[in-house]
Amino acid sequence: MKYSIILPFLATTILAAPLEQRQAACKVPTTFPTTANAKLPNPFKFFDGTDVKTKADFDCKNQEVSAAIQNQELGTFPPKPSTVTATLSGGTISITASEGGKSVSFSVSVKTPSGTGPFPAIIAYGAASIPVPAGVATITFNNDQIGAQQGQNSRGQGKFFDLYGSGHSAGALTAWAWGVDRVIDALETVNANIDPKRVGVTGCSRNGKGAFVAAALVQRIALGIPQESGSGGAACWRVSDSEKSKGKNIQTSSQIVGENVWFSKNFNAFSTKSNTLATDHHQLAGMVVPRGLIVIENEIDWLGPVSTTACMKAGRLIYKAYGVPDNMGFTGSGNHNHCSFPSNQQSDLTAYINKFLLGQSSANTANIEKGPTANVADYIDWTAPTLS
Ligand code: MCU
Repeated sequence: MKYSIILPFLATTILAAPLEQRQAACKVPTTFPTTANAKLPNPFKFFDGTDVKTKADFDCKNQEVSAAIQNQELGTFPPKPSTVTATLSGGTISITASEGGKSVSFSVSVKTPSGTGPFPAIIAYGAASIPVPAGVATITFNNDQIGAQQGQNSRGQGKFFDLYGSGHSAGALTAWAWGVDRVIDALETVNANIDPKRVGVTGCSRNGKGAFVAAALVQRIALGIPQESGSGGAACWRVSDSEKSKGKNIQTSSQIVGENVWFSKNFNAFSTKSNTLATDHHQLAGMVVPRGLIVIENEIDWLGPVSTTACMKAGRLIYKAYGVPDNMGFTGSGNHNHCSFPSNQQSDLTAYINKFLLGQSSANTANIEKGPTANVADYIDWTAPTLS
């Protein structure tokens, strides 16, 4: 009797607490499983085998997922540097980050709509290859300057590595996410007429992998909009390997580590045995929970349409378990050039931007699951609970 009164009260209090407080008591491991598992790892079991039953458990699970994916794939994502300063001049925000006696500076350009703000914004890697609607600012972010992506010889080059050292474990995707994190620091301090709580991030192809990883690592991003990210983004390594074994011309972990420096050097050890990774990319989507995520894909073999579809279906199972099924969708469509946004994906993108950036809570983002036939049950051996 006593408990039936106290427990709901406790549960409500814990769940009402901000994410940082709910995660405060998490035990985050420093070593991670490398047991072979051909199926996508169970997002509802801690590495020590205990079940993830509540949303607070899941928030802790996300901390161990983040630690594992940094350890095995991405490299270390550093916390905020000791000093970050920013100034605004015209349409340019200049940012300086300092740590350990070293400083680096970079700038982003900002295009705000006319009218009264503050406005939401989309940070675009390189240049946006989605239509950014009126009412949303565009922040153009030169990710290559933060972490170079010019093949193997560019490992450890860029502003991030000038600050943290060329031997830092981060791959380029992580370095870019760090840059995005600093852009949000800047938006919180300069008056650029942008609301830092309504910021999305986008990029296409290699930069789509980057936008996905930024949405996962940078908790202040309100909406992730990775476009045609394929392998290393919306695809799951294990499903891509399975597709490759069926004869598809698809990018896999074994190819990607040789092509460029998007991932940490740590990932090389897994390149031919992705089935030993502690996580897979359905959990990259899970790291964005409960924030907004709309995954845009194409049907080009190299991107792995079956892999991205199955993987993101598994991602949606995670969102659903957390009680926010309408906060993630994926829209895949074929017959258009790589990174040229087709009109048949417009309504899905618009709904997500309206809801997560323009504050239209009634925008219909429900059940957006578009892509080729892919049976997620073929790749998982777990069922999703309803997290309490
Ligand atoms: C889909 O993103 C990449 C792909 O991973 C690479 O293998 C290929 O070389 O380039 C794609 C890309 O970034 O195209 C612009």
